[in-house]
Amino acid sequence: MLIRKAPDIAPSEITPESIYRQRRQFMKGLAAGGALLMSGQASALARYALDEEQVRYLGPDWLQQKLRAAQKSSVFSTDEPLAPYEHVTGYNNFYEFGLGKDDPKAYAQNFKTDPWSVEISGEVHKPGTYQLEDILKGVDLEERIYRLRCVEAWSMVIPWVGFPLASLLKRFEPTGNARYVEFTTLHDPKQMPGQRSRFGTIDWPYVEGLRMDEAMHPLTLLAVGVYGDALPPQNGAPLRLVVPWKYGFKSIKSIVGIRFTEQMPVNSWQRTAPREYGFYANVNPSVNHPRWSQSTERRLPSSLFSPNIIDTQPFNGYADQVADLYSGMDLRKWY
Ligand SMILES: Nc1nc2c(c(=O)[nH]1)N[C@H]1C(S)=C(S)[C@@H](COP(=O)(O)O)O[C@H]1N2
Ligand SMILES: [Mo]
Repeated sequence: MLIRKAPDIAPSEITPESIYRQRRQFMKGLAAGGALLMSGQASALARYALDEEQVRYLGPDWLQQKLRAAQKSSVFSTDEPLAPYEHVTGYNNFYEFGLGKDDPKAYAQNFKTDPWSVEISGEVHKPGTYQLEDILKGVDLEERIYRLRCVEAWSMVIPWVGFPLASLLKRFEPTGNARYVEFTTLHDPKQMPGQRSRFGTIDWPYVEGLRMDEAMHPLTLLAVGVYGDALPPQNGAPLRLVVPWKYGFKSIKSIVGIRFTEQMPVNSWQRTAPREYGFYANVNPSVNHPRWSQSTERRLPSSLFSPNIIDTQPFNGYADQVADLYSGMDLRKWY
């Protein structure tokens, strides 16, 4: 077994248990002994090497095994350069843990993500509360490298590990009345300082939604990992949505509820500022945010001297795969 705590370290000395600080030496050894890592599975994901200062998030044993068996999806992956690990895991929007980009990493480290359950409800033949471990039984994980375009006009290229949302939704057998899917994030002010703040902008819990055909689209992913390991809490562990052709706020984190509905759900940002954020939130360079342009974006890493501003693509570059979903719709009206 490769990733093991040294037996002389009590679990209580490691907070939280799921985090492991990799030594550079260890990684070097790993690279040299690559065959060991693959344990006979030639096609498994190669592990990303991390710097000494970076923290690897391992998650529970059962998840580690699944992550190690993940395969890279070339069909669904971009070959653009990845955002550095410290950007993906250190520059986040997760208002439950604060409004600043470095708040989620600072305040989410003790967030408890195992055990975790998800309640399935609404227009569905198999409602119930399911343990995440059971949800993932029989599911093959894959790595998909997607662009993530935040509505704030920055973007990153991120190697997620997950599985298509469609495969999960089908297992619960939605009824003929199910036209939308609504997702809910955990509401737990004890663990989430942003939910205790009196200056809250959002009516907790955070809610998002998709039309059924969007939810069933093969690009729509449920992620449980990133950069080959488990999701860090700041990225929405243990289970988050990734909808790459929509603004980042649609990609709801730390999901505890999936509800099938007949009516279009009202998502958190739409409820908060309906003039600025709609239900669809498809990435669209020709419909500006009322307070800023959406025609370009800052591709991270970006700095004062090297801002790396690029043109924003319709549907974040996924138009050939998803534009059909919206044929005949006025995308200025349905922003
Ligand atoms: N529950 C919840 N989900 C959320 C958010 C949030 O504040 N709360 N922020 C969203 C926004 S605005 C973006 S851009 C992405 C950021 O995901 P990342 O931090 O993993 O890159 O998460 C989205 N999901
Ligand atoms: Mo965002």
